[in-house]
Amino acid sequence: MKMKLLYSATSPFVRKVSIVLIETGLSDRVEHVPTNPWDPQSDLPAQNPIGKVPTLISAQGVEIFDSSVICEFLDNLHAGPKMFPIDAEGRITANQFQSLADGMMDAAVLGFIENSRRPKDRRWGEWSDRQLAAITRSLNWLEERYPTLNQTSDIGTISVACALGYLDFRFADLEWRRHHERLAEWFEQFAQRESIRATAPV
Ligand SMILES: N[C@@H](CCC(=O)N[C@@H](CS)C(=O)NCC(=O)O)C(=O)O
Repeated sequence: MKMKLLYSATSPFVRKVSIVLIETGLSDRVEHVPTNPWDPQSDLPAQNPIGKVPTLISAQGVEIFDSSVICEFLDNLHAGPKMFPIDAEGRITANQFQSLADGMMDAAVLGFIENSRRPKDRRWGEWSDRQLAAITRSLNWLEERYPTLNQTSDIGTISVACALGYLDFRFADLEWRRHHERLAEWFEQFAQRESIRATAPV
């Protein structure tokens, strides 16, 4: 039986899982099930009490969330190069980049929701500014660590690519490349990978 990935097309967290599926050659083992987490009729909460995508149903019917746990689960299912490095130091570095990128995506998604889904008269400017400040600090953090960010695909580099891709998709006005030139150079090269190109949000 195939695994099932409950997904929505524009989620940067889903993109992370989709990239890992491509990089590990597991795509054919997964059926993609479109899911709108905002639909009150959705049965997503029955699979994942947090009610978020991505949620993976394993071939044995076990529900797995969130994106980091799904990616680690998938990494145990293939014999190719590991997305979660085996050596302790490499693993910590990759997980640290993943954590940072997940935090950026959380902030960006919250900021986007505040300015799109919330009724105009109830929007909270300070809240949006707070999310933007977290994103800016994270971009600065990444720019400083540019030498550690290589072109090898692992859970760290993939997550950072998803975060930057989401900024391009939802926060183009931010023009993050203007003050983060080395990070922009890194992303330009990394984004040439087939897995990144094939999963770009539209
Ligand atoms: N920590 C979660 C975050 C997932 C997440 O925020 N998903 C969003 C879509 S981008 C969602 O489903 N939101 C629905 C909601 O907040 O109710 C992960 O890594 O999977």
